[in-house]
Formats: sequence, structure tokens, C-alpha cells
Amino acid sequence: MSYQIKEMVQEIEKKWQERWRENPPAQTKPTGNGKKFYCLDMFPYPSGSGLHVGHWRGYVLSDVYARVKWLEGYNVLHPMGWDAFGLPAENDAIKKGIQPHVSTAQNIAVFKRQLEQLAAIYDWRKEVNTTDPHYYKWTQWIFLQMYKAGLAYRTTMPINWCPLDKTGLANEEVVNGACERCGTPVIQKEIPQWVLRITNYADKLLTGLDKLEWPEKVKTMQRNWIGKSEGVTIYFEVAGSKERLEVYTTCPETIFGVTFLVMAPEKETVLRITTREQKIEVKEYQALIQAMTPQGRTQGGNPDIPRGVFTGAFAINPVNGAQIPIYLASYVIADYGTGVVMGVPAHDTRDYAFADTFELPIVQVIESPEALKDDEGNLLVAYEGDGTLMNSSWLNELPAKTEGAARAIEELEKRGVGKHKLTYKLRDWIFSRQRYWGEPIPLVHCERCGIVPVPEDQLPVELPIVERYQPTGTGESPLAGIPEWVNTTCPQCKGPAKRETNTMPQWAGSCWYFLRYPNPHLETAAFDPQDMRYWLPVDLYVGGVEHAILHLLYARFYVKVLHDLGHLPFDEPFAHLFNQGMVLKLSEKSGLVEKMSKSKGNVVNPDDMVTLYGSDALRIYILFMGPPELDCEWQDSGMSGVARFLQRFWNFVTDPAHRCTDAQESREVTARLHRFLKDFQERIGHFKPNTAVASFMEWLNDASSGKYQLGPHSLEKLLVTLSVFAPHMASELLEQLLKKDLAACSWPTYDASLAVVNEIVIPIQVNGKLRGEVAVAPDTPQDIVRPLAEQKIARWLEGKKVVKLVFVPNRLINFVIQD
Ligand code: ANZ
Ligand code: ZN
Repeated sequence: MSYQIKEMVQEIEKKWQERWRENPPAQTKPTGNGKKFYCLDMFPYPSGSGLHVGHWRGYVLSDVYARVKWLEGYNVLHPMGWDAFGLPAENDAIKKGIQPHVSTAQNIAVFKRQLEQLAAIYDWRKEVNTTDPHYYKWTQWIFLQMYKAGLAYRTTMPINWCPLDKTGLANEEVVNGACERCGTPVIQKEIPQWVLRITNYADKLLTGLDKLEWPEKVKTMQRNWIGKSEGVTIYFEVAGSKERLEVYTTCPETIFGVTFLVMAPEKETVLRITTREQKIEVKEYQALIQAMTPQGRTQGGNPDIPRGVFTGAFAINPVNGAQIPIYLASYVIADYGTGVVMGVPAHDTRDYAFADTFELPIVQVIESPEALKDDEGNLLVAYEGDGTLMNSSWLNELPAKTEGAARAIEELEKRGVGKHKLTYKLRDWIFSRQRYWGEPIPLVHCERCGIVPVPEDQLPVELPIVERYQPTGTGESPLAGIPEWVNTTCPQCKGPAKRETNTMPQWAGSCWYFLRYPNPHLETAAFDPQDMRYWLPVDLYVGGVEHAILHLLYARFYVKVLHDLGHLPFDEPFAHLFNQGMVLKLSEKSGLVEKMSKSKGNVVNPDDMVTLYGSDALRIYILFMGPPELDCEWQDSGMSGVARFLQRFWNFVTDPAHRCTDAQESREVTARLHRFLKDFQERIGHFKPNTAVASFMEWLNDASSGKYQLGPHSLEKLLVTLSVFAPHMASELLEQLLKKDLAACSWPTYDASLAVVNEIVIPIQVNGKLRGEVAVAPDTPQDIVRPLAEQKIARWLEGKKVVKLVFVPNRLINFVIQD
């Protein structure tokens, strides 16, 4: 019997998928039933283009861990659902000319059919859909809790506005000055907005990161985004005026090196201090800056816009009475710190360039051998490092960044001209969207009572199904054009009132969906306290790194708020996070290896791969492609190689010549199996599934090279292990050869004393330099050594292209890379 590619694979996979549809394996047991494992995928938004092999990368990975835990006897919660509100879904519907709820339902049906082929052990009884009124009733309820706690407020301010999507955006949704969704440059628009006070949680969001088992990269991104900065506010009197300017600095030790001040052009004090002679020039400059995008401002480099302008006014340095000129410049941001900066050109690069342009004095106050100077002792560039203070009166001789800074703060506070201050880069979260396809914000505007929350027993405020849902572009949501919906009665005074017409951002539904999965049908509450105590936090969360700030920061914020309001017993939602890398592929158009996308024409459709090679082969190839945290290049040859491996495996175990009774099994065969189990389990445990695939291949190589006979006991261990990668084939073989059902099996254990190793150590080189070692069985071939080696030296390969591989069996593996 041979495992014929295609017909037989398809037949077997279809048979098992049908069985699993009728009788799904690994379904979640009731709350409280033994040890639990909550394995979560970032739920997809059901786009019109269906699943992509990139989706498979995350979903197969999480399924492997869910399956291992299930076979270990855990009560596993491995759910799936739909993040179906929001811009992409609405834009997709507009493109097709149908209603968003119709296209969303269609897209979900396609996704579900495709997911069935993935054969993950999802519990579909737990499915959630953010656009279901039974779900978003609770999304609205959570908003009301925040509103009542004073964490939601309305304000009119200039916000990021995407002219193409015709909606306001949160700061987190603006990437390099462009809309995160469509890439259109963002402009500033002044409209009333609902805003969430995420800044109240800046410190908790920061300190909470310390206890999380998350990739360091993601934690760093969140830390930088929150941007805590410890500094001082220093007060500068304006000469000949009653005005006082507050300056925010993180370098108070440089106070004697200040030779000018710079204000953000839009500060309201600007015109009060500007002299008569300078008024026209200052106003012109303000108008120029107003027209710039925030990014254009801080990155500078616009040759048409002057670096700055003089106000005509002077400030007095509080420590030495020096009079210094006050300028405006685009590089100072109005809403960071105090919006006024003290210019220390000797020790800050931007200040140095500014002083250069306006011919302002440069006074060095930190001395170090590393400071670059000309023959006359003038600094050639700003020196930003540490050193000994000079030209600084009572600060002289002190080490600058440590004692110098501390002494400066102490002295400034004592003299009443400065105050220690914490500053954050995080801004409050702009939460309203002027679009149709989202949760209505459950508030009512009453002429008499003002803003009134919709009573909780009247939730959900349902999104009406309307003829015209296209964005208006006026700054109002399309809902504002439906008088029957807008006009309502005030819940308080019963007088006439109008509904809030803005909707929530897509993040609103994804900030708490993981709390809903344990009991998605609960009618009386968003979630049950007992479920929360048992199931949460999530044990393993798998998803793309593109959510490093947005979703992951917002979800942490929601959980912290719900915790503080007494609704949750924990304050961090995701104990362990894993970010899978992207799937890249050579694009014929550009000749480059790029992220898969429709426009580049390099997308691989998982359906085609399943048809050609089978779901099991695709699952294994996805895992085998490379270290799961790195971006990896798709190669068709890799896919067929994995299919061949599966066929060899099938041929081997179904051959009666390779089987015996347990008693007849040789000690060598048993030992080899235990060594395999040890390798496999350790590699899975270290999140290296690609190398766990390699351990399978190593085993098969060894087994095929001698007279190998397996007893049923060993065969079962082997097949149960295979099942986490290739569930169809493993289930079929268990049934055919051992008359067993996977659900009746358990995760194999190994005997460490049997698993002792007979291995050799191969040096790994990168461009001829020794970068690591890998231990393998003698005569292990290149296709197995390579992934093991790649894992060991992943950091040397990240972002690099391997142009050549030199492999000498048992001796050496050398990667020749190009930057
Ligand atoms: C004097 C100084 C001397 C500074 C020196 C730096 C180096 P972080 O760490 O990001 O908080 N700054 C303050 N407010 C600003 C604003 N609204 N727009 C642009 N720049 C601003 O950075 C704080 C430093 O950035 C502050 O310390 C200030 O420049 C500048 F050798 O003050 B410093
Ligand atoms: Zn009223």
C-alpha cells in the first residue's frame, strides 16, 4: 500500500473532516474541570479575499500547542471568532456594492469553510462575532462603565483625519503620517470626538509589562509608545514682562549651557510675548507650521520652511540671570512636555543645528575626551554623552548625568524655579469614528439634561440597517442622516433627544473578545466571574507583530479598567504572547522576496495547496519553513519535499515488515524512539516546531536505514506525536493499524535513561565565522541539519538573504549571506 499523493490524501482528509464536523474532538469541558489551557489566536477580520497561508502560520502554531495540551489531559479552550466591524469590512462592502452585514456574513462562511481544512481543534460552540447584537450589547455596556467612571469624555480638538476613509483616527493608527489602513496621508481636522483616558493608565500599562512572558521587542515597542520621561520643569521669566515660560527638560544639568529658548509656534503665549517689530514675521511662520503634518514637523527637512523665527523677546536664565533670545521652531511639539524647550546647542544635535542657523552662542558645559573639537576647542558636533560638568558655577566638576542632574534638580527646586516632573508620550485614545459599520456609542444628547447614557436594560443600541451607509465626509457619521433613528426620547426627562451618531473603532470589539469566549451565549452579563477566575488570563496568545501596540495596548487597557472597576480578578489578559513572522514569497513582478499581497501577485492560496498536497502537508510545511518568530520565504519545492516525507513515513509504518510485537522490539529501536520523543518534546517546549519537524525526519532517516521493527506500543507513541502536526494521517493510521481513536490516546512520555544520545557536534558558520554549534545523529543529511542550525543562529540570519549553503556531512555547515 502506498500513500498516493492526491487521490488518497484527499479521500482520507475528507473522511476525517466529515467525522470531525459531526463529532468534533477536544471540545472544551465545563469550567472548573481540571487543569486548563486557554489557547487563543488573534481572531481574523473576515475580508473578501479569504484565508491566506499567512493566517495558517499562526493558526497551525497555536493548534499544535492546543493539541499537545489536550493530549496531556488539560481542559483546553481553543476558540475562533470574527472581528467583523470596522473599516476593512465596510470598505469591502462598498466595493462590492452590498450591505456590510451581507458581505460580512458571506466572508465568514468562506473563512469557516477554509478553516475546516486546517483541522484545528476549535470549539465552534464558542464562536463570537463582534457584529452580533448579542455581543456588541456588551461592548456598549463596557463603554458605559468607562463613561460612568469618568474615563470617556467628549472634546473638540484637531485630530488625525483620513481624507480617503473619511474618518478620524487614533494616534496609534497613523503610521509615518499616513492612515494605517489605506496609506493616505493624514490631515488635521477639528471635530467633536469621544476620547478614552488611556493616559490615566500610562504607569500601570508600563509596569504591567514587567511580569509578562512576551517577546522583548513587543514590550520595548509598548514602553517606547507610552514614553515615560523623567525630567524637570524650569521657570524662565520673560524680560520686561509678567509672563513666565515653563520649559520641560530631561537634562537639567545643562542649565548653564542654555543660550536660547524655543517655543512650539501654536502656544498661546507666543503672541503675548512677541515684540511689535516681530509680529508679522511670527504670524506668517505660525500659518506655515499650521499647514504641516505632525510628522513633517518633527522630522524637519523641508527646505521651504525656515528652521525658526525670532519673537523679539528675551528670557532670563534663573540660575545666572543671562538674557537669552526666544524663538519659535517647528521641531518643538505643542502637546509634549510644556511645548517650550531650552536650547543647549553644545549637547543636543537639533539645538546645535538651530544655533548654527541663527548664529547663537554654543557654550560647552560637559567635558569628555569623546567630545569632537577643532583646534580652537570649539565643538564640531553636539556632544550628547556623559562627562564632567564645566562652565557651570556650582555644578562644576560633578559627573553630569548622575550627581550633576540630581544636584541641579535639588537646587532648582530649592530656589523655587523648577519642579521634578514625569511626562508621557502616550495620548488619550480618540475613540469615535464617523463611519457606519461599528457599534453605536450608547449615549443620548438631550437639550435639557445634556449627555445621558442609554440605560443598561435598553442595550444594545442596535445599528439600523440602512439604504445609504457610505461615509459622508462632513465629520458626521452616516447615521446622522437617519432621523427615525437619531430622534429619540431622553431616558432621564422623557423629552425629545438625539442619539449620538458616532460609532466605535474596530478595536472596541477586539479589546475584550477573549473574555467572552468561555461563555459567548451568556445573556445576563458580558462574562461570568467564575469563568474569569478559571479560564483567564490567556495561557498562550498567537498573532502577528503588527498588533504590537494597537490591539495589545488597547486590550491591556480595557482589562485594567475592568479590573479596577471590580469586574475582573486579574489585570493582564495575555500571560504568554507569541508573534509569528510573516510568509514572504518571490514576486515575479519585482524580482524581490516580499510579503505576500494581492498587488504584488505573490499570494499562495491555502486551498490550492490543500488540493495539491493535502492539509497535513501544508500544516507541516508551514511549521518547517523556518523559526516561527521570523519572516520566512515560501518555496514550492519545500512544500513538495514535505509531501514526500509524509509519503515515506506512510510507506514505512504501513509496511508489515517494519512491525513486530512489543516483546520483539529491539532495545536499539526503543532507544531511538525515546530519543526522538525527547528531542521532539524539548523542541516544542522551546517553541521551535520547525526543529521538531526535523526530529521526525531524522527519526525516519535512521529507521529507514536499518532493519527497524516497531511494536504497537511504540507505534502508538509515534503516531500520537505525529497527530499534532498531521492529524488526518495520524488518525487514519491509528485506526487502520492499531484500531485506536486519537481521543482515547494520551501524550507519550519518554524514558530519559533510554534517550541517551549518540550524537556529533557540527560547527555552524556564517560567512566563514563560527557562530554556533548543533548536535545531531551521525550522518544526518543537510535538509535536517539546516533548520536546526538556522534556529541556533537565528539572530545572525534575521533580515539577511542566504545566497549559498556549504554543507559537509558530520563536519560543517556554513551560511553565506548577503545584507
Ligand atoms: C535641554 C536639553 C539638553 C535636552 C540636552 C536634551 C539634551 P524625552 O526624553 O523624549 O522626554 N523637548 C522637551 N519638550 C519638547 C517638545 N515639546 N518638543 C520637542 N522637544 C522637546 O526628551 C526630552 C527632551 O526633548 C528635553 O530635554 C528637551 O530638550 C526636548 F543636552 O532640554 B532637552
Ligand atoms: Zn433630558
